[in-house]
Amino acid sequence: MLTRLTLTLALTVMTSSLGLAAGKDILIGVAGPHTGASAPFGLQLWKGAEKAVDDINKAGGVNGHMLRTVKADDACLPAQAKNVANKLVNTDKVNAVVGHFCSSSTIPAAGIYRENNVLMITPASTNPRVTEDQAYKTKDCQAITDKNKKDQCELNNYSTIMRTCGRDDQQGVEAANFIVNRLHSKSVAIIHDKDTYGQGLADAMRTHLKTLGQPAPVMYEGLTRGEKDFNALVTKVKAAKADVVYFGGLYAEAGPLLRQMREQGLKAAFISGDGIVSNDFLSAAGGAKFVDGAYMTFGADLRNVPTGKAVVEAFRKSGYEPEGYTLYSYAAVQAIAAAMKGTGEIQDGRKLSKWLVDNGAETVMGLVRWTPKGDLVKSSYVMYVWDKAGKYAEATKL
Ligand code: ABU
Repeated sequence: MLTRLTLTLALTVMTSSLGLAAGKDILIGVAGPHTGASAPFGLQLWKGAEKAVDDINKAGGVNGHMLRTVKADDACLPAQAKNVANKLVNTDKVNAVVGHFCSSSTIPAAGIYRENNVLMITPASTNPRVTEDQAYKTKDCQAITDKNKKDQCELNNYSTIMRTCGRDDQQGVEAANFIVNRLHSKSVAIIHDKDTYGQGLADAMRTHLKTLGQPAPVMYEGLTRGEKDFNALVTKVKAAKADVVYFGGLYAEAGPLLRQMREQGLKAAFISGDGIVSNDFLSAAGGAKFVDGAYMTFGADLRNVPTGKAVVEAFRKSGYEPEGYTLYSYAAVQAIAAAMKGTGEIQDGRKLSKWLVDNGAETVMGLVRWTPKGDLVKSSYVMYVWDKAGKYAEATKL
């Protein structure tokens, strides 16, 4: 019969430095739209996370434990996103989450992760509220004299919500500067998809145009997601004599909107944000000739960053082009793994996020650093332009 001592020793041997039983995997939820119109973006997140997990496991995992992904489909629907978050936390019992994609899904899901102290890193949700909503609960711990209580109070101030992408109040500024300083536009029509991301980006554009002393937009109007016929809207844009159409939304609506603009002979420049950074924008628009000349803001194209070279080559060898947010998702997994190694902790999301804020993480993006709110210390929005071959390149380099 085992004595208490030998039992304790046996249990000690069977658990690793992470407090996880030998042979147990670390679970990473990967949440995003795997069905519906935004599924191509969900695939980007999935491919990036899967490859990072595979590469980390091949290198020995985290303190000997393998990582394993748990796929979760929110379809970019806020209610479904909450269900998914609850399932990942309470049923699957994941140790951290990469995702979600749509800000309108990420924001409600983030509340659940924070409440349950689970680290969530979104590679793609750019609305400011993703991190702002979770940061407002900060308490002043200065007056607490007991060290343990003070440490706990300070730790509680760390949100478990982070991102590897920038924010729309940064990308909207970049786009407005481009419209004014490069395109010298005087009449901007702003269209959005009435969703958190799309309308938020449209609002950021409107605000910054005003800051730059520009006249009010000649039009500010919402369209409905899922619709494909925007001819009546295009007719209104023509009547408003817009020389730039700025669209806040995703490729599924941007594509037909742009095609119908060109079919109606409207030559106004078309500019959108990172919601169109997918090859599916081409098919949604009806071909490369329609996207030719369309502008788009997006973070650094990590396919061109030296730190990502080997990963990009491996992706291409496997037949997958790591476009859009693929490598941002890869970086999110790397950050999670780095924090787990650094803290020797897999469950306490606040400790993990504090470690990332304090130390940063070496990733496929290079060294990434975060603010205590979970935003990137430095984001690097760039204006890209699509060409007639259906590719995009930095507009500033042309
Ligand atoms: N940032 C691109 C679209 C995803 C979102 O933030 O809703």
